[in-house]
Order: sequence, then structure tokens, then C-alpha cells
Amino acid sequence: MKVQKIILTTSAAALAISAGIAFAQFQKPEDAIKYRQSVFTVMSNSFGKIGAVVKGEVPYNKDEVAKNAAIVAMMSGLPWQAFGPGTEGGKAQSEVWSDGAKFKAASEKMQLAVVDLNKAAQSGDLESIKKAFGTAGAACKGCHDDFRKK
Ligand code: ASC
Repeated sequence: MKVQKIILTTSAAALAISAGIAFAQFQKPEDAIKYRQSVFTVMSNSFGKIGAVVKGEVPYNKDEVAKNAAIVAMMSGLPWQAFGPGTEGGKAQSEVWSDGAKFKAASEKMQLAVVDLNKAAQSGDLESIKKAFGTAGAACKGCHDDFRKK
């Protein structure tokens, strides 16, 4: 076998394997629902910990807030792959699928807002953190209002 052919065959196999894994991950709609809800649960936990600081219920600790903001930012890209066709259910309203462009825009608004929150958290300026937290919370709420079952 020529070297080029070996390389082509190997990368085709690698692609097939990764496509297989991506598919297998959500073989059942319930798997996708569980995945996205789990991601939101982790995000909510860390976001809530920052919220307690912002509200003055917990003293500000730079490392804690920075860690939680990094978790939220890192997780924020994950849920969307689990809203694929045929995964209707859970707390998602049908508008997620019937108005996909609006849902995508709302998801991107949140992702940008939590990146800003993470930047503020890493810099350690509490006033910027408070401001960015407010914007991020509004982005969470905006999407819930339009796309999450009450
Ligand atoms: C949270 C959390 C949300 C958002 C949202 C902000 O802590 O779990 O979903 O904040 O309530 O409005």
C-alpha cells in the first residue's frame, strides 16, 4: 500500500470512528435530554455560587469566583449539540426546533456574556464581575422566557 493511501485510509477510519462516537453519544433522545440538563445543572451551580457573592451573601474570594466563572464559560458551549432533531422533550419548548435561528441567537448571547463574566472574574474586579453577572443572568433568563417550559 502506498503511503498516501495508508494515510487516506487511516484518516477515513478515524473520521468514521469519531462520527460513530458522536452518534452513539445520543442514541436515544433521553440521552440528549439528560446530557443538556446535566450541563445546565453544573452551570447553574457555579453561576449560583457567583450570584451569592454578587448579592453579598458570601464574601468575595477571587479564586473561587474565577474558578466558577471558568466552569460556566467552559460548559456554555456544550448543551447545544444535545438539542438535535428528534430530541424534543425535557423542559424545552417546541420553539427550540421551530425557531432554531432565534434559539441559536439566544444561546450565543449567553455564551458571549459568560465569556465576559469569565474575563471579569479572572481580572478580579468585583464591580466588573457584578456588571457582567447581571448581563449574563439576563441572557439566561431571556432564553428561559422564550424556550423553557414554565
Ligand atoms: C441561575 C440559574 C439560572 C439563571 C437565571 C438568571 O443561577 O440557575 O438559570 O441564574 O435564573 O435569571
